[in-house]
Amino acid sequence: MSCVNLTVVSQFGLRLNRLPVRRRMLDIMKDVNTSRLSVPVAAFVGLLSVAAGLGVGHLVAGFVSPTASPFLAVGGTAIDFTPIGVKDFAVRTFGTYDKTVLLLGMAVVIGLVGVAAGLMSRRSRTPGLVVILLLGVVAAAAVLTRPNAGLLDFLAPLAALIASAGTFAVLHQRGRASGVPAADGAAVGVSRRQVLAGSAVVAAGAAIAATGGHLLARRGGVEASRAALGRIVPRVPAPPIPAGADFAADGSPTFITPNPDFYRVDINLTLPQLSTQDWRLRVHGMVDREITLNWADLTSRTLIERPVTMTCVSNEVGGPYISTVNFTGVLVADILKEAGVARGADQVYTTSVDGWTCGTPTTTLLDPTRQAMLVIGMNGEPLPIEHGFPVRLLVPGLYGFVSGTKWITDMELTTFDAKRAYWLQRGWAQRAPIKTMSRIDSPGAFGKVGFDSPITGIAWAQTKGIDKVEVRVDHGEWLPAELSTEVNVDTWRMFRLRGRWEPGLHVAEVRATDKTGYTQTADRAAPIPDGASGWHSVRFTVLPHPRS
Ligand SMILES: Nc1nc2c(c(=O)[nH]1)N[C@H]1C(S)=C(S)[C@@H](COP(=O)(O)O)O[C@H]1N2
Ligand SMILES: [Mo]
Repeated sequence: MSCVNLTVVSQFGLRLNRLPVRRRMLDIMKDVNTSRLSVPVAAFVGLLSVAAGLGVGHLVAGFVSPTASPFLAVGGTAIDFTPIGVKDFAVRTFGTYDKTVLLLGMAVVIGLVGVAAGLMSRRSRTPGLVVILLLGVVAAAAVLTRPNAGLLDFLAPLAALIASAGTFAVLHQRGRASGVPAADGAAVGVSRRQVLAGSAVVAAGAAIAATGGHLLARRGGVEASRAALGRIVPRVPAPPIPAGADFAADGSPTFITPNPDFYRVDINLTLPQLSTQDWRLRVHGMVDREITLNWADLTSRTLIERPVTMTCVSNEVGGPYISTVNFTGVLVADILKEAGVARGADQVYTTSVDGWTCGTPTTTLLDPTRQAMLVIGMNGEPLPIEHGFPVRLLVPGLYGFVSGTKWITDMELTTFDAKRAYWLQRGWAQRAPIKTMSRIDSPGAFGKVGFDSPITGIAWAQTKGIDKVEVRVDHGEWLPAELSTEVNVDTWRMFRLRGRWEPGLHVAEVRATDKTGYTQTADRAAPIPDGASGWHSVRFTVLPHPRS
């Protein structure tokens, strides 16, 4: 059969479908060295091949371990290696969506590599296969260097590589065998329709595999382990929250943050899946007696409940990463005393099951007034998985990155000289007490309000307590705002300033004074290394007065 003959047949693409299968196979396999893939087909073949690899890798990871997913492992590695400035920028620009942005960006970059692999292979498939092999090596390296990578984890990148290379080889051959892409009009054998159908199958397969992997990764039974706990009932419940604890009706946050609204900040692309059954906490290092606690050991201790306001150091002035809940847990100081802290152990170095680390001053954890806790409950529920299920650390008065270890499994008594925690290695501070701060919540930025809308918001100075909040409008006099009922010095306090404003554009500013007498500085500082400073200000418009 001659090429010319095939070209003719291909002009009646539909008829080609009816060729006997054996003939079609022969056509596919026949030597088509003279043909070249067209640019769009080459790009498409490359793109689909990497998609197939990512999908299959994600699926296999669903069976093996969620962190074995080549896509997520590369993402996790990217997070760990991101230069500080970029990470800072990402958090500032995208807020809590930074992970979505990262994953989307990665998908685009990997897709482009796939496209390039395709374009390099218009004549021969070898360059494309080499690029895919390199991608496989990068994926395997990322997967195997993740903290706690298991031996079987290599199966996921291996499957990804096989799927990707296999797809590439088959689609490449089909593409070249089809008349459509033959730029020189030389080779024909498979219809455009067949190539498209094959591609659609690959694309759908990749999507299904990825979704399957996603669902499998969540099957870990951890949600069941959490549900089995029911409500968390403290031995010493928190006093009821007094009625005047917020000005929510006037636009402040509610005093207690509902669990689903609690801010979330961590470096995790996949949530650690740690059941109460598997959970252990090892307390070791510079101690008299090493202790290992399991879930029963921990929860048979006195469970106390306290409302505490947690804050993230990444907040810009006026930022959103602050929330308050009733935390239930066990006092850390008691456990440390049981282990017996050796002289000179100035750092408690905690590690999460996924390898994230955190350094907290030992004196802070031992301080009885601080009431640092190993937390198991939030607002009466077991910790949500994204907030550290089954156990996290909570230290009032310290930013989360030096105190809030989620999914905590290891507590080592050591020195600040000996060990440097995750964010310290990335340019953030070693010690980071929460700065006295305030934020205007209503009016919102560039909001439009009535002439008598109160100005409300929050102020916080954990461990010290808020003494006074002042607001000024249009750089006028500082006016003392009304304060909500204080719940305890470790929680936020709401403020409200009533007034009547002229129609038009205004600016409101706020500053808080804590009970040590310190008033928030006007000097603006960036979040890195130890927290932002400066007064929050909001521009807003007062609508024309209603005339009657
Ligand atoms: N294991 C782990 N714990 C972590 C983090 C993390 O990335 N991994 N982030 C910390 C930071 S920076 C903050 S502000 C708090 C946030 O806790 P949340 O997500 O429950 O609000 O958790 C801390 N604990
Ligand atoms: Mo944070």
